[in-house]
Amino acid sequence: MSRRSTVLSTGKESSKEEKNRMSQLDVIIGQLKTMAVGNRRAGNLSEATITYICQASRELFLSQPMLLELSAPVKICGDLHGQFKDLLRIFQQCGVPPLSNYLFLGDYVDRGHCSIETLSLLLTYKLRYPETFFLLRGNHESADLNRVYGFFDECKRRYSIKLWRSFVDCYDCMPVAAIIADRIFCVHGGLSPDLNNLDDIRRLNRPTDVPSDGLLCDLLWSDPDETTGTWASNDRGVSFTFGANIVEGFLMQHKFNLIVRAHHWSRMATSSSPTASWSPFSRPRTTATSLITAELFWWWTPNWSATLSSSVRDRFRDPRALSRIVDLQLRRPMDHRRP
Ligand SMILES: [Mn+2]
Repeated sequence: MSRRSTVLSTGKESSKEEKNRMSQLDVIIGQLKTMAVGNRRAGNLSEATITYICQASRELFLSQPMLLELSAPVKICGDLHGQFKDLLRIFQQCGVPPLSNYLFLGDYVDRGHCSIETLSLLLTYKLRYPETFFLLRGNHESADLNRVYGFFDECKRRYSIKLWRSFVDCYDCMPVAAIIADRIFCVHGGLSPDLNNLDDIRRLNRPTDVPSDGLLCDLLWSDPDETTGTWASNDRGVSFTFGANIVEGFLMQHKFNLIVRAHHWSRMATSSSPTASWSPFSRPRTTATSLITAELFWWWTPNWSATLSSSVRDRFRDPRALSRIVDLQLRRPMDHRRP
């Protein structure tokens, strides 16, 4: 699926060892998926096992590019925020890997109660299916935010601070953007005034924390704002907002048709209209869209759960053909009780 060849093993592993490794990953996946959530130990897994998952996926991220170039079809999923049951439902509905290819847009941890299960399962799938399962970094894959929003405390309570540090070392190496079929640009936050050339993303060094400004910060933090045509200050106090003119200029420059991003929860997402939760720009051509996949994005607020399915098979010339290549899948919110 990845268009670039990647080095996924040292070459020293015998095929028997590799087969053993894959079957061990299958066991871990099975344990995480079947064990009741909220137990002290996620999926009954030892700290050593989860530490191995972190270290191995860290090496895998570093062996693949910072800007992924992927083929379609691929299911694109937005914020999860530690809501493990939502993740399991996504796989149930959209296909268990490797039946479907996946790209997740970040924000796996914080806020919800099962960040360890959520990130461990995603990382294990990444190790098991390295060429068809992809994870981008969100702004919550950041040590500073974890200390405030819950992931640090969850690791400390259920395992150890040392394990949290292993997760940090891992997500400090995650890629930050993806291009699907040369047509769809995917990122957690959005565009950046420092993004002049896509090579600017490819050249970002890893491992790295999320800086407070600059290109990497903006990719993970910025937001589209349809009330302005250009760059403006962001109410979050970090990064910028970008208007429709910026989006259209970026799409034209790189011959893309769509930006798909997550990160932003809109009040529209809780309305009764299923089309609302992907809040497209209001321009005649849909050019930027936000995806929030967790059903309880802010713990008590029901959210239409959205995944985007891209089925681009070939290049096409007519941008209006967009409706033929993306297919938004929405599910009604479940009846959740306020925690
Ligand atoms: Mn975010």
